[in-house]
Amino acid sequence: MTPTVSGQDVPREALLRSMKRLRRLEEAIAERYPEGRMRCPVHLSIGQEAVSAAVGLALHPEDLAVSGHRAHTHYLAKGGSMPRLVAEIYGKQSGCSRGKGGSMHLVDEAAGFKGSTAIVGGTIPVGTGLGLSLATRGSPQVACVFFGDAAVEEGVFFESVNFAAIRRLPVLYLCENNFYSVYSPLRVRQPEGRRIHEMVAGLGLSAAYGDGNDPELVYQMTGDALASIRSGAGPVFLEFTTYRYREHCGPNFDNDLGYRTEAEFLERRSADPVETYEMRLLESGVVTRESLATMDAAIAAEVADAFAFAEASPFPDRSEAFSDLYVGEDGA
Ligand SMILES: Cc1ncc(C[n+]2csc(CCOP(=O)(O)OP(=O)(O)O)c2C)c(N)n1
Repeated sequence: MTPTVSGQDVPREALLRSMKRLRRLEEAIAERYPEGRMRCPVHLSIGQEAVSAAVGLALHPEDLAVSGHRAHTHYLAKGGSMPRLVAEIYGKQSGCSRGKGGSMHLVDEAAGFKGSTAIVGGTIPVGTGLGLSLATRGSPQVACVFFGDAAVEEGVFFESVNFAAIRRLPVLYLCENNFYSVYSPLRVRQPEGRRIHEMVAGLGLSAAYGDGNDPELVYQMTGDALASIRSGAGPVFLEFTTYRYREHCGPNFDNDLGYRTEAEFLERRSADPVETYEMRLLESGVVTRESLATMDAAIAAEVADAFAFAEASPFPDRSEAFSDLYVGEDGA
């Protein structure tokens, strides 16, 4: 399927605000991580904000979503709570998973965020199951599954997508292709010439591809996909190219390791989605320097408040250590 970009209205200012909010929060996590009070690994999406922001705005609040290890921005953009996200990373009881999950295990029923896991591809069947549940109940909701380019290398991806295609389930499979799986580029993992969305189209569902640095394109393609899914046409796979700036896991830059070149990084960094879109909206008069200053100040205050909330919150009580666990019938 070639991208069909409909003429739907694009909430330009909201897209920029969301991208800036995601960027600012994750920059703050990176800055404060060395303080040692966030005691879990963090996988930052700095550089990848356009996809999260646009998909988050295109989804309806009632829609459901699941994600993987790089989930902060998916959760927030889906309507999650910034204070509860930061508190979760701090391991505090006020966190969205009550401080038991940390950065990679975010759950928030109120936001329709049904969970994220560290196992690559682990939530692809979960999101597919959500779609089955929605279809069985005749619900108009859609289940969105966020994952990276490496997750399509898992067997469970093919089983899940095949099942969703055959049952015409209301699932949006959203692949953020940032070209790397930790330190392994796509070229050492997948055959030369493969285009992920073309391979997936071969499984019998609608699949399209777009530039994940362009939030308006992502918003429109996602909106079209959701409309198609809600019409009963079955699942859609969308692949957006994007790029992470920081190391795979942690707050630092790691280009010195040699798995990608500094020249490649600088080229991608020069097409930064947040800065490029801000300039585009300034030039077209959608925002002004003054309105941007107000937006930036509000976001900075929100981020500062979220950290203050997390720091002031208590840790979970010891007595809760064994609650909310799955146990077998014999208690084992
Ligand atoms: C089943 C499984 N295999 C390997 C790992 C180790 N691992 C963690 S993240 C990751 C790379 C994931 O890459 P991708 O899915 O493209 O997402 P990205 O990190 O690029 O956002 C790997 C291999 C894991 N967590 N789970």
